[in-house]
Amino acid sequence: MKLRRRELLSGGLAATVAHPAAALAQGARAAEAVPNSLLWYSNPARIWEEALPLGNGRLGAMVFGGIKRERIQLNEETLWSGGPYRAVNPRALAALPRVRQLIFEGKYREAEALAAKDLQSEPMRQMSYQALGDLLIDLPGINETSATDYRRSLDLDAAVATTRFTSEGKTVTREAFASLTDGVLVIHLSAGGAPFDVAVTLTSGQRVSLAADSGALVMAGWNNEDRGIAGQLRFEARLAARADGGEIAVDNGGVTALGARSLTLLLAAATSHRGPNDVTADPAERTRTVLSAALARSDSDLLARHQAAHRKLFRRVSIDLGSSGRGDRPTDQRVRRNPGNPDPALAALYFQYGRYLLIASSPPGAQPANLQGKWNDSNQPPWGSKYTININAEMNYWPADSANLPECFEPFVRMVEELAASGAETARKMYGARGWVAHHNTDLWRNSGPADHARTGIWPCGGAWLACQLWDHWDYHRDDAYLRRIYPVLRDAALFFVDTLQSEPGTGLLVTNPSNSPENEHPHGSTLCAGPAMDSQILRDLFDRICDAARRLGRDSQLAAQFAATRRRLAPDQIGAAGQLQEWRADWDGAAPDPHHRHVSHLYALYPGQQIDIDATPALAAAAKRSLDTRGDDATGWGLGWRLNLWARLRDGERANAILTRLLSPERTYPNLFDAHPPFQIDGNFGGAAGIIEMLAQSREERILLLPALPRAWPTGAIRGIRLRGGIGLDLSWREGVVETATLTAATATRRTVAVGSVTREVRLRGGRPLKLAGAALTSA
Ligand code: FUC
Repeated sequence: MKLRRRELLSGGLAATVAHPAAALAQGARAAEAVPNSLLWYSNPARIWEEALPLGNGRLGAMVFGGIKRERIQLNEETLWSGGPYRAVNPRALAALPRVRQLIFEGKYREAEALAAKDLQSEPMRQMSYQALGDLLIDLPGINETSATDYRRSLDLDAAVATTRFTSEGKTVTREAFASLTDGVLVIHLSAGGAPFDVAVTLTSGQRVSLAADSGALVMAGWNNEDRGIAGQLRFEARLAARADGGEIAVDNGGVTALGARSLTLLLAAATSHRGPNDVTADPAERTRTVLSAALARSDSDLLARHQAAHRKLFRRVSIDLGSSGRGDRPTDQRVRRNPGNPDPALAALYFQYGRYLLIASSPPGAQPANLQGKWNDSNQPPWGSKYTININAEMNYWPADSANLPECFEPFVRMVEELAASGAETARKMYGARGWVAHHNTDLWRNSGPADHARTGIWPCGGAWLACQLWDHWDYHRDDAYLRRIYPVLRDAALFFVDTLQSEPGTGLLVTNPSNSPENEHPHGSTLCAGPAMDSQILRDLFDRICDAARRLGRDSQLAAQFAATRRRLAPDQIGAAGQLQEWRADWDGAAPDPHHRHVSHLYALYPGQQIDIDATPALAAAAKRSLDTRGDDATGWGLGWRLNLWARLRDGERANAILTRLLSPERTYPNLFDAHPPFQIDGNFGGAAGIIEMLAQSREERILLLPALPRAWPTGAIRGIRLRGGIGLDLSWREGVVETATLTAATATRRTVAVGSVTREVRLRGGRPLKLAGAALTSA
């Protein structure tokens, strides 16, 4: 790229910076002292799955760490295809009785054909998450081949990505972070005090134009049309540079700096999205406002503010699972070596990485983490990089409370509230029902209809599962203001099923119809069925939760009685001929065409649900174990994440660790530790993080289990700062497989039963006063 000198800046954007490099380096040094928080590599990323993710919810950035050319791939979380739209199929209401009848008559293929024609959403597909573009930083004075001492890293505690190498005697350093507090992506470059030249530009696969505007480089464009839904979003990325020394110029080809001793790039991005039905914001005004506020702060101030906000969340939890002595190796090598020789410190790093990714993709005020969190380089990403709500979006939020990041759950609550609004229209127009419904997928526009295919889309329990998860968040904190907030969402989710559950011929039990046991084909050549086990399990939870909430809040007593009566008529879990937990109403499991199917939907009741438990329902727990054994240990990334949590709930530490080791193998974990479905899907990262906690501590109603599934591979270790249900914090350490100390801190006075293996102890917790239990008291009766 040719260097440009036009539009030379003086003052303003080219402000002099006081020792920013020193501040950044200090941040990085301090952070490396925090164990299990560093990913590092000895070469630049060659593929996207080697690049390192930064994020502040709104922005996602993948840092490649190139030598002569740095590529930072960019995302803005509201840049999706299409615009506000409706997907209601006007024929659905009339076709529904016939589909139901065909299913009850066992004519599943016919039902599926009719459903595909008349029950599916129109358009059938939802909108996709898009890539914003790339920030390219060229160093024309660098000789690519002669660079030495290369290292790039992502410090999870500092939330900074650093690239460093030596070229012709100069140490070039680039540090980047996505500011959680000031909204911008910040990249700082230096060459050990020596002056250097840089050329920076923005590119995109979207329809964009580049222009210089008030000293900044602006890339502006419109999003793509999709499936007949016109692109209705405007977006903009705005890049400013400031240097210590030298000259900066901006024109419509990019930003050029000559002879700078250090350079800071600040990038803001926004779209016109305000909400699922409103795209009237002005992205130029948004980026101008964010950028000028950020420019008013020094580099060191920006970094300090960002790190304080990040560390407030990140440092709540520490983990030590022991060491294999490989902690100083590059992270990609550790993943490669893990299958043959599992590295407990890599599991600990993976756990902290899950927490980092949740902070970076889902801080309060953001959109929730989608199938790829916020990181996507394609305009046609796998599965649209949407919100798949028959497992994936829920899994993303499994660690939010237990791993002590409850703030990061807020975007999920908002999404469910918005989905409930769209879902009320879908319920009314497609089912003739009150309340709200959502199926197996949703997108930025909160489409709640049955999308994609009849086989997957005709599943009415997506909204119900989300509602149950909102209650779970309550259960960790038991905060009545939050319960009041979610109450209408839960109540209306339940109301939909009062109006749509069907009486099963022959038994009179209430079942969903039409539905499917997420994505699993049964022996009759379809997935469509009535009353799959998962649906009844979710609905038992939903009715229980809403009745409990109504009682606590003193509301809707008559309606609650109706909910309780409906709940009593739901089809129960059943144990099949092979001793397994039946996935469907009939004992079809043994003949299902894909016995190793990735979904384990009927085990919802074991995890994340709590209906099945080794102590409370031993026969069902044994049946669930049988089903899990038959499904086998291999699965997609998220399939492993779910199996890990299930084996932890079955208190089998060896099996859980075998699954975790499989997850942390190159087949299921990319060099940058992103989960490989494959392709990349972030749910496995979050399911894995949740599963590691589940192995170490579980809470169920008023009972706490310590080390329920500790594997022999982690004989000595500690985890501090995790959360249990009922507003309780836990610090736990163990030695030679035995609890050393457990410190419980409850927000308000309460009682608990603490169990370690078969030994249980009743404890009384005083509000705010830690109770420290020594291991001896917990290991002998
Ligand atoms: C569900 C899963 C797939 C994939 C997709 C995003 O359809 O069955 O494995 O994760 O969601």
